[in-house]
Amino acid sequence: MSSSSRKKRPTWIPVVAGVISKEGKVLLGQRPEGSSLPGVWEFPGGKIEANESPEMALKRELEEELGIDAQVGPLLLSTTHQYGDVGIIILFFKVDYWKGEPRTHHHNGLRWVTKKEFQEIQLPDANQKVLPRLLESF
Ligand code: DGT
Repeated sequence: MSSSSRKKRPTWIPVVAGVISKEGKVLLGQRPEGSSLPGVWEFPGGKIEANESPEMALKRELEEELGIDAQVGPLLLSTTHQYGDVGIIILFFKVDYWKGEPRTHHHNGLRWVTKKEFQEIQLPDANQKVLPRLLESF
């Protein structure tokens, strides 16, 4: 393969995200300035690091970002999305149980969102095609 054709192929990054739900609402965090997609509301989570299982990565991210000790539940669904020369493979896990109160250690803000409120919230494009299935899951 020539280097020019190799350049067009995206690097695929594995990402985990938690669907943290309570009483019909789900917790979203607003991505900070200086990150990719600033201001967009995301399911808390992040990139899987070397030598981590997806579940370990999500537990670590939720501790770092929200300060909670989460019990990572079942894998709900996964999807792929390509942004320019980066592709993400994102795994969404259900999180129903945790210790501690979620706080903003990383996000601009946190918000418990009802299904209805999702209509007016800006989510990453990567979440759009699986949104109906995510909404059914809590
Ligand atoms: P950056 O700014 O490229 O260094 O990325 P980080 O470290 O701020 O981003 P991180 O670790 O949260 O990686 C997650 C990637 O997945 C990021 O490119 C945004 C993308 N993404 C798409 N949908 C979601 C979502 O619902 N939750 C999270 N956490 N990330 C999402």
